[in-house]
Amino acid sequence: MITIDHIESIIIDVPTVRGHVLSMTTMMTQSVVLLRVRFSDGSEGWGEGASIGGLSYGPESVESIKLAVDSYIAPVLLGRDADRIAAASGLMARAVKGNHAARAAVETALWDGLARRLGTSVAQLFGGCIHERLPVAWTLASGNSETDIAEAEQMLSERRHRDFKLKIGKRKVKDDLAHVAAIARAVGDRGTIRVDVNQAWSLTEARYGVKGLQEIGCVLVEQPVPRERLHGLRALSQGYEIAIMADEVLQGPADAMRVAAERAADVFAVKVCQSGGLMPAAEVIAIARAAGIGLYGGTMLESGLGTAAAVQLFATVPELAWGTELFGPLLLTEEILAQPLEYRDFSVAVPTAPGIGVAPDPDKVKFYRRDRSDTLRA
Ligand code: MUC
Ligand code: MG
Repeated sequence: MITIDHIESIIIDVPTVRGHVLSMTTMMTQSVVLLRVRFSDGSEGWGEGASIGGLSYGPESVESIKLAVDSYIAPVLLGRDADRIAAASGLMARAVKGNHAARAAVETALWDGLARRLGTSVAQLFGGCIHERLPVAWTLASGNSETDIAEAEQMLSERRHRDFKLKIGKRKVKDDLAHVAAIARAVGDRGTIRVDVNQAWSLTEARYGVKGLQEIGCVLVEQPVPRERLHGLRALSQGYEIAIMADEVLQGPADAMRVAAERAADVFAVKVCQSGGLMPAAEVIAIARAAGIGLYGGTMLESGLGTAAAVQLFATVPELAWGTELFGPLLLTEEILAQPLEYRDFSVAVPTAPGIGVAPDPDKVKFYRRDRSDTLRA
């Protein structure tokens, strides 16, 4: 039997290419937890746990992810059978409630390790690739309409992205509508415009906002109202033609079931970290497919490692009607992978090497790990 021998969690902080302005915070750095599992046969597996803007996006931060892994998950998994991922996930679920990103990081590393030992890809373990490449949207979130337009022009001319998600919800609704209209006008038929409100609107604001967005030609609105207000999400989905996408409300399969049963959204943004791992994310996908809800490959702005894991899963999904936003590594000033993911022609290639198909560059990890800068500062 091959056992789980060592679990290491490493917080890294990497500056972003520009300030990323969201309704609840502005990110200048993205912090993630890289997770390495060592197995008794000498093999290893990597995963990643990420959150956005400290604790301003959701219930987990990199510090809480590291604490959950080191103090509560590692003790129940060490010495266990490395190939029995379902059993390991069950143990994690019993020992740790919530903390989905922490569990996702460990679960992903177990899948990566198993696939590497078998000499195959994680996608193969989830049924095999249907797609060789996945379309990738970009988020325009500089906080300024002119800067966003210039950025969109650059992405279009480089053929890097043509679907744009605008982060709104920080300004007055009227000002946000003017901002979206200016960018939609500039992009025209060359791409699509979507928005993410990150829960910032009341239902009244959302009614006004969604109507305005629909008139502007925006095609989708993500999580306009707080995650607790399912009735609000439902009212918007049923009241307008424009697609309403669930994000923060989807913390795993049970939420997916609730949203689908209420028919409260037209599209699911599926995130590996938010779902609690690759298998729970696959379950969220299965619920959406059964309910006739559209799918979108979401991101928690993971680095290349977590992004590659998500690419492996989404490559196995027959129809991703809204594509993906798996651009996390491109928001960082530095690539932390030894071999970067390949982005071109508005899409990312599914890596074909064993496991999640990528591995971190040890020097980059050494440079960006938080405990190193703690040592330097001391
Ligand atoms: C979110 O709320 O979807 C995804 C892309 C981005 O820019 O932020 C995230 C988080
Ligand atoms: Mg979102």
